[in-house]
Amino acid sequence: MSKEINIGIIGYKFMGKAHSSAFTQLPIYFGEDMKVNKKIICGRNEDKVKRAASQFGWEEYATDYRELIKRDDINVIDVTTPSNYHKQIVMEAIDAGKNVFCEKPLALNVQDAREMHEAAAKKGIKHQIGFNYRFVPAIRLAKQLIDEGRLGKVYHFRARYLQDWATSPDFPLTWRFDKKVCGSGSSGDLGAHVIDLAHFLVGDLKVVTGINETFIKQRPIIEGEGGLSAKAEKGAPLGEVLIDDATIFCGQFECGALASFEMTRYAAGNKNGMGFEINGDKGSVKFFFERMNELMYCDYTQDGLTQGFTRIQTTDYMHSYAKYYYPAGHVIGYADTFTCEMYEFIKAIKENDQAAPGFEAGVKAAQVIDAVDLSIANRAWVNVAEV
Ligand code: SOE
Repeated sequence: MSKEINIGIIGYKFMGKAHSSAFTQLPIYFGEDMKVNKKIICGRNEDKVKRAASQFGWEEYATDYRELIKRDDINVIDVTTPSNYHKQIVMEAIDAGKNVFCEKPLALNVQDAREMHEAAAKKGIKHQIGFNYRFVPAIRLAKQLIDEGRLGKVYHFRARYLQDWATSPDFPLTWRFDKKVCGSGSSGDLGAHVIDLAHFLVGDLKVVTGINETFIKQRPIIEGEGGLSAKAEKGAPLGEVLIDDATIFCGQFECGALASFEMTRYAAGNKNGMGFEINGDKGSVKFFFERMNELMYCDYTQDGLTQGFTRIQTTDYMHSYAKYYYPAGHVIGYADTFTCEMYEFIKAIKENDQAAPGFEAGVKAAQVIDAVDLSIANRAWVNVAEV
């Protein structure tokens, strides 16, 4: 698996930091052969990207992403920008024959996502989308139990993704509230993750219908894009919020199971409250990200006396990725999910393979997000396959 991996990354904020850390950790946890070269990091603000290059351990920095794409030595482009730049950068990187990792959501709508996936497949480059929660060992155990038939026929999938950082009207109009930049609010930013987990764990959704709300219609304007800890000046002018603050939708899978999803940025006290529960005729699983090293499992075939949810700690050698980390009981964290996803991506490139989740997972998530939007606009049920 010798192939030299030379990476150019675009973006140095939340995901830029998470990916930089993952690339650094790769050989430490997954072996010498997984060492990658962090060649160049790109960001529009020269002072900030220069500092990020030094702090995150990148050899060089640039302020124009095209510099990374035109370099022959760079064979991987990693896109961690706000969503409105994804398509433009990814398409140029594919055209230049680069392997591409793109953060979620893949694009602002399903049409753009399809174009990106088709271009990647046609060019034959390796591609992956940043659905990092697929790499949580407890979630991979849930998938193993379902695939082994231990839950039997699945009847219900219910998921929620609860955050609270937008609850105050003082929180400024950052890029996550700008429809031109992010395409959608909670439904895309948070929904993309739990929709992808529904696809990963249960299967395709057939029909959906939803409702959403923008609770705070105007927010104080700030300079620049701003992140999850942005602050506005006192008395700043107000700007319109044009995206959903919270979205709730339900639906039915192709397999017949029923689904419910709730995403909000107004669930006071929930910092990153992602979780799901799956019920089948032989058992159930429950997962909560705040306790990400644990899976709750109920074996419904057990006799009533001892029947109930057991709390499985997924840190032992038989659990996904646990053997690359520490002895049983020494839990892993959010940052490690990025290292695990990058392990699969880089390994696939070295082995000339295509890992999951590729861009096709981004297309499927975008299709459901757009179907929910359509259902809200038309106050109707929508067949996902028709979007
Ligand atoms: C904000 O909602 C956010 O940073 C998402 O954009 C990430 O995908 C999620 O992992 C954490 O919350």
